[in-house]
Order: sequence, then structure tokens, then C-alpha cells
Amino acid sequence: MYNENKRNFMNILLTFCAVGILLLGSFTGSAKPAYMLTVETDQYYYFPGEIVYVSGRLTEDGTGLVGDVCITVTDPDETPVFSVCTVTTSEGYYDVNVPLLPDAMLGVYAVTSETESHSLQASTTFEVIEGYRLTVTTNQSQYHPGGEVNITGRLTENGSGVPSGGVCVNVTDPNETPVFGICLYTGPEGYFEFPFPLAPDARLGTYTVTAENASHNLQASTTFDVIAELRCGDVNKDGEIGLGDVIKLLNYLFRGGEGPDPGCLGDANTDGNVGLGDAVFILNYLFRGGPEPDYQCCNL
Ligand SMILES: [Ca+2]
Ligand SMILES: [Ca+2]
Repeated sequence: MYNENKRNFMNILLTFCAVGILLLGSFTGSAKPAYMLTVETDQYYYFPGEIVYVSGRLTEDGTGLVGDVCITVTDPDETPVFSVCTVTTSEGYYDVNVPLLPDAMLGVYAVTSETESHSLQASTTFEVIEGYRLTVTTNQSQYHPGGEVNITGRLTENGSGVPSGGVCVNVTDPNETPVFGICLYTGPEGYFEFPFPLAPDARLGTYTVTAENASHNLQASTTFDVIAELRCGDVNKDGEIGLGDVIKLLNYLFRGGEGPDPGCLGDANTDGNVGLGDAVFILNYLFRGGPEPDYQCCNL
């Protein structure tokens, strides 16, 4: 009895020793490569509507590795709101842009990055916080001197309009000289709007519109261009109606020369087509006291 127990005990002991040696062998004999996956965001706090730049790297023993990486973003309710898979570069890097909705839920979001091939996972968090935003825009991107620029914008708090917010708007010309400035209050839904008339001799080039809200330290800007008014009949765009325009037009019509650009410039008689009648119209105007080509036909 005693001997049997002793034998059993010895058997168990030997088995433990054998397993121990085997385990030791597997740990020391074959060192596994150290795969690593990282993930991070470009900042911690975001406003709704902003873009979260997610990036990271897959490495093996510190060297970049090409592989599939899937990124999932979950909102504060742990509901997945974004998911995408990408492939790392030859250096192991990856990045994706995660756009937050303008009405994105506030709170802490989790970003999880995974590689199926190496069963790796990495995660990080970011927070969406209530924020104020200011926007400004113009109704067109191009105007002629003497035209009217309609400037609009909006002040929002977490996507909702903020009424009675103080906004100052300044316009600078292509020489960065201030040409217009106004301070006003936003309306019921946080919007503001006003016209800015361009002088008839307004400088040509790119203008900058800057809006500011001092109480929330916000700034927004946009640009527009003032371009020379096109004059129908001024086919060669030298600013005048002359014989050169007739010659260019005839060259285009009969000799395969370059056409008016835009085409409306050649339509001196404003009948909707470019033809011999336009050349005749210009000649009549130049030499026979005929009517002047319509300035406005190419208007924006
Ligand atoms: Ca001309
Ligand atoms: Ca015509």
C-alpha cells in the first residue's frame, strides 16, 4: 500500500518534471518574434464635425511590417460609429481619417485597432466636447468691380445656432489693405448676413473675408476673386472694342484660328451665336455709328 502510493507520487512528480522541462524548452528554445501594434489620435479633444486623425504602426522586433489593420471607433454608448480596414505601408504605418458628425454625441470614444493575421489589438480614447464654431462664406467665388458680395456666416454651439453673438467681419483687398469692416450680432439661428458693395474701380485679385467672435476666441475666413468684367465684342480681351476684335473673329470663323474665350465674347450682337453678323456688328459700331456691343452679355 505504502509502496503503491510512493510509486504513484513518484510518477506524478516525474510527469511534472517532464512537463516543466518541455515548457522550459519551448520558452528558451524558440524565441517568438515580438509583434507590436500601436494606435493613437492626433489630439484628445475634438468638437462635433471635426476629423479625428487616427494613426499607428505594426512592427516585428521594431521593424515595420506590411499587414491588414482594422480600425473601429465606438461612441460613449459603446455603439460602433466607424469601422474601416486598411493596409500598412512598407514601413508598417497606417492612418485613417474619422469624420465626426456635426451632431456627434459628446463624451469619450474608444478607438480599437486590430490585426487578424497576428491577433494583435491596440486601443486608445478621445473625447468629443461641446464647442463653439464660427463660419463665414460668400454667395459667389468671383465678382466684377461694382458687384455686390453677399457675406453670410453662422455661430454655433455644438451644432446649434447661437443668437445675439457678437461677430466682427473684415474684408481686405489683394494688397491686404482693409476695405471693409463691420461688427454685428447673430440672428435667431445664429446666422449673420450683410452685403458688401464693391467699388466700380475695385482692385482686381483675391480678397479675404475674416470673421471673429471675441467671446469664444473664434475666427473664420474665406476668399473671393474680383475679375475684370468681360465685354462682349472684345474678342481679344484687351479691354476695348476695336479692329483687332474683328480680325480675331474672322480668323476664327474662316481660318480655323483660336475662338473667343469664353464664347460669349464673340457674340457682339447678342443673338446667341458667334458668326459673321458679329463681325459686321462691330464694324458698324466702329465706323458707321452703329450700336455698341452689349457690355453685360458675359456677366457673371
Ligand atoms: Ca478688343
Ligand atoms: Ca452673334
